[in-house]
Amino acid sequence: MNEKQLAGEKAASYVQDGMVVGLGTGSTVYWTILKIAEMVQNGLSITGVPTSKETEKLALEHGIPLIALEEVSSIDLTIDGADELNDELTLIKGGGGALLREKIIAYHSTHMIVVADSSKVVSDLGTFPLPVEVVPFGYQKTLDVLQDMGCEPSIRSKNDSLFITDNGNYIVDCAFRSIPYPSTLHERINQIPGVVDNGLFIGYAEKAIIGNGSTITFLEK
Ligand code: ABF
Repeated sequence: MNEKQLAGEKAASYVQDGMVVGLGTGSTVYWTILKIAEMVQNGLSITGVPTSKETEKLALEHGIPLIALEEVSSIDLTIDGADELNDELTLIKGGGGALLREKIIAYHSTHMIVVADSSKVVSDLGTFPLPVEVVPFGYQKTLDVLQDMGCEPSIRSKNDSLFITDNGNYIVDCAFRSIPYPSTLHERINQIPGVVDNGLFIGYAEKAIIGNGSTITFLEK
């Protein structure tokens, strides 16, 4: 079993009967979703809130009942992946382009568990370019301001077209190389008109389940 599968499946053991569960996006939480689907087939009663169209499709294909965020008072537990995380459980997310829905769902969750393989754990954030979701209007100008903040920005594309998020926006990947003050950077970026949100998740996750070789390690706050 690889590290992603180890971590992803372990996280499913935190899901209990009756919970509303935030279902993350990506190749690690994929394994969580499959495991939850198996548990549902065996009688577990949960309702999922998907963080992306991709996850919605996967969950429905595997028989997990879903509900819209608007229809729940809160989410008991969200399980999601990360592109980078440090030992304070500050995360960089958005490599898959789903950062905005992921953050909205994390915000409305009582608990959040992150699942990742060991390559995602870093002492200094920022080697992974920080994804920033921007509205299409005037995006070149927004990109210029991001560059002035000290990164090398690049507009994300897919199949020779600009990548469009589930919310109809673009993603600018910002190579900062190092992010020593995540909270300050988070605030500064989100103050730029045209920015919808960025991939820094600060203070959301309380536990990380990391696949490490053939074992699992935990990071907790
Ligand atoms: C999502 O999936 C994203 O925020 C992140 O980009 C990705 C995690 O990577 P992986 O596919 O390796 O789990 O959670």
